[in-house]
Amino acid sequence: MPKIKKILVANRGEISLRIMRTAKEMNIRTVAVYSEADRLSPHVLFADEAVCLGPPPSAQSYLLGDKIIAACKELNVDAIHPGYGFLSENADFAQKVAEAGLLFIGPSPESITVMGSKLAAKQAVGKYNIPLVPGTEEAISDIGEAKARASEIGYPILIKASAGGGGKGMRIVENEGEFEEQMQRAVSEAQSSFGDSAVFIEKYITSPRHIEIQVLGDQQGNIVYLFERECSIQRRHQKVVEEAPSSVVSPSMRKAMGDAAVGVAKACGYYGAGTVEFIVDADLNFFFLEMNTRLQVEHPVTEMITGKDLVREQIRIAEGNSLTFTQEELQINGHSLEVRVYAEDPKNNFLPDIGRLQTYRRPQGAGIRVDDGFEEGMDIPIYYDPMIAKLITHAETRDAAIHKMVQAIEEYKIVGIQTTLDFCKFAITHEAFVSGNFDTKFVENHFNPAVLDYEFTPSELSIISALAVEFFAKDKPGKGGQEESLQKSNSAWRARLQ
Ligand code: MV4
Repeated sequence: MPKIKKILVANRGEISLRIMRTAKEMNIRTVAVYSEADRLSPHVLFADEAVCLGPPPSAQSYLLGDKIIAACKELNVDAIHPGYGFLSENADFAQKVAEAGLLFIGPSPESITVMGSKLAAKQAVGKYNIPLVPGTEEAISDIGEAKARASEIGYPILIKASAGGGGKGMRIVENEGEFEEQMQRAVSEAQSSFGDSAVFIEKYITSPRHIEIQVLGDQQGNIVYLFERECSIQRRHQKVVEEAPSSVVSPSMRKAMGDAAVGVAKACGYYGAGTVEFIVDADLNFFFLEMNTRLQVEHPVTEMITGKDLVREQIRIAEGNSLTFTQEELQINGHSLEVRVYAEDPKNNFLPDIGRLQTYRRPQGAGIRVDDGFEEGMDIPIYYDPMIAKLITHAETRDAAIHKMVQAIEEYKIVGIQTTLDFCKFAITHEAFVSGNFDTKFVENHFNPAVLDYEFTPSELSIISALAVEFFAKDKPGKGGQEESLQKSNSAWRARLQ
């Protein structure tokens, strides 16, 4: 069995660091790659060796597969970890890596190809009894036929591009009158965005929850699921808050979804770490949407509740080892939340905010994890995703994990750029989130920039409360009156905060 001695991480920022940390723990040497914009980034300084790929734009640096493979040969690298984004779901790259005699730390090129096409994925899972949203299983070729099928399904329906994903290339059709026009638009959009005009239709599930299952498979054909993550709190297909477990998934639903996810993985001969994405309707019916054939941004919440290091498992699987645990040995321990901290201004339509991290101090303490790729004094480059950090908490209960997250957000000091920290705090303290009664329309339904205008720190809030008590106490002397008015003033401020 090939033992990996040196890994090149074909990525940047927090995920590059996160992967290299595990590699070091496993006594594997690390090679970073970087663009000219990232020359002094922590991931470069952390690695044993580093290779400059070129100018800042991704197409001239992090997406240069051949240059990355050449660097591996030069430096005697055994394996490439692609992280997420960039080359991670590029089947041609995975194939070239293998042809160069290197290990790709991820699934086979064939699995990536099947799951990269929504239609091929639906067809592949056909014999595995996986619940699918009612719709067409083949590309639409005849508009009359498609219309007839849409009437059968019932409006609203959704037209999706087979090559799309993550929300790209979707069109809602409210009634038959709009059908032809929307279909033409969808087809031409699919062709121009993905170079593949194939589209299909599905019943539109109006306000779904997004719940995904983490799977791990080895090259011997064993597959396990590491439970669910709920990622319903998102804004324009960008996830904001993720958690594990989901507050709506019961043990029996968890098993049903887990079994379905394992079926999806089996259907494409999957090995490595993967995520099977479902939407869940208001009656808690779940439907398979797509499979992401990479390590996901939000993988830490699964690590926190299972105690497993997913990157370690990925590396072991790539070496050809069998899984070292069975489904029965996996357990959920406590609750974990993740918020994504972006360099964006929530008060200005989430415009990316670039600039220097003048002050950058991370929160600390038991059950708090920060996965980031910057240090104080650094500039956030404009060329890449504006995510600064992932802030993760783990506690015994959901309420405790939320409480810890509020505390961690308040302790996080970022000066010099606008961030989404306040927005994250708004989301996780909102009654709908706390009660568990939310769906993918949460931000649309509950957020407007004004809700961030009355933001006070806990100490400011206590001064305000104390002043309010003084004020009310004049009118209402006596015991109990003070406490009551303190509660009132607190809830009044709370009401304004929401
Ligand atoms: C849907 C849907 C409703 N009905 N499919 C968006 C991302 C892509 N993975 C699939 N998506 C959706 N597919 C049917 N038949 C609603 C969405 C959707 C969504 C899904 C998950 C998380 C957030 C979302 C936000 C808007 C729409």
